[in-house]
Amino acid sequence: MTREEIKSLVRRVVEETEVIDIHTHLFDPSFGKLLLWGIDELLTYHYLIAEAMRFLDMPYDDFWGMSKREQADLIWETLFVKRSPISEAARGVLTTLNKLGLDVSKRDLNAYRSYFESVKLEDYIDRVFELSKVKYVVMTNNPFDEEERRVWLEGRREDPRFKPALRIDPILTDWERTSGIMRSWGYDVMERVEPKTAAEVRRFLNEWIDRMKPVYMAASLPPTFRVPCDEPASILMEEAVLPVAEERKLPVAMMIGVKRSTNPHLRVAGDSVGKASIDSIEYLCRNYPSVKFLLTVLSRENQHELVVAARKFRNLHIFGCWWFLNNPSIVEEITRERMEMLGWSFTAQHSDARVLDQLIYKWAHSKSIIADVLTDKYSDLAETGWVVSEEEMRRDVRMLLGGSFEEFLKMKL
Ligand code: RAT
Ligand code: ZN
Repeated sequence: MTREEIKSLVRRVVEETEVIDIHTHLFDPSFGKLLLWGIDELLTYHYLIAEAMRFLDMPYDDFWGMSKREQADLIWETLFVKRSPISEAARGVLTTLNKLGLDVSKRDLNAYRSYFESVKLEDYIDRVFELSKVKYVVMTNNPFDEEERRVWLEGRREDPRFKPALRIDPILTDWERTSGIMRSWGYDVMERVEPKTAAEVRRFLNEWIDRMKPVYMAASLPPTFRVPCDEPASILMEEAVLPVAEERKLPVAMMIGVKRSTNPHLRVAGDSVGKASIDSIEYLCRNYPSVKFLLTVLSRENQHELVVAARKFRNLHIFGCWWFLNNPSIVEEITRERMEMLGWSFTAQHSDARVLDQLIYKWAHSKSIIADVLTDKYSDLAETGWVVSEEEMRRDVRMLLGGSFEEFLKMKL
């Protein structure tokens, strides 16, 4: 095959391959208002809030005092009307509208709103899954969120397209406050983590694993996260989370490198990035060889080191180009780096979608870059005389888009 032929085949195969989206913030309809969708949610995505604020001279609190619709109007005006929507997140809104069949050249926000008002949520969910070719998404389920907790306690109607993940950030990153909440729920825990407290946290995790049947336990962690050390996060990780992970055969997903509230006025849009300790990840993989770790790090500077760590530990599976890395230039770089050192044993991307409709653009954009990288790689192989069949290509691409993740889950350690 010529390079052009390889390119068009790869494009078609990547486009047609179904995706498993292993980390999102989406919810199925039984969670009611927690499931976000539609144009106003798309426009008020926190990535876009941060970008719009750079052009606005209003006090932060005035922005937060506005209704969602007013915020959406303002962001539309600021990022789409007064300037061209060139950033990745702004472009994403347009890709989404376009793929839904709306005419972006009209720039008619009210027409887009009317479209979303006219669709039925159930049908719309089907449409989004169809357009994005996502087989299922993994949610982020926080038992410390009051609204969400209620749904779990009352019992949810399961939808196989939305799989649970037990999010445990409050335990690892805010133990002072979380221990108080857990005490009020009847767990005999103390602020200082001693054996009884660790046992109670294990009891809590086990109860929620029974209730949620999650795919994994997960936490977003700050760049300062270290194990082993005498911080509650480290002790709770080793004394509570990992023993439960081992016993329940449940992977632990860690997303490391988020500096929360660098600018608190920006609220949900105010987090930043810092470099993580890959030594700590290696320590965990080495000392807990029967626990599976799913890992992504937020700092670009950490990427190479993390890939090397993954070469050393088969209980470490790396995934996604997270948040500030989910931009074409960086996705391309990271995907190449991983492919060159890990072959197919990683998951190229997750969407981190917070708004259902974002599945459409996040996957379209990522797939296009993955296809570019694969075109180069298959062309390099072709130059040696190695021939890859379409079927083999489909097998390979499936690995990158969720197949390797599922194999990792099944692997016996
Ligand atoms: O990407 C995001 O939307 C972030 O705000 C975070 O949610 C991050 O992905 C996380 O899961 O902590
Ligand atoms: Zn996330």
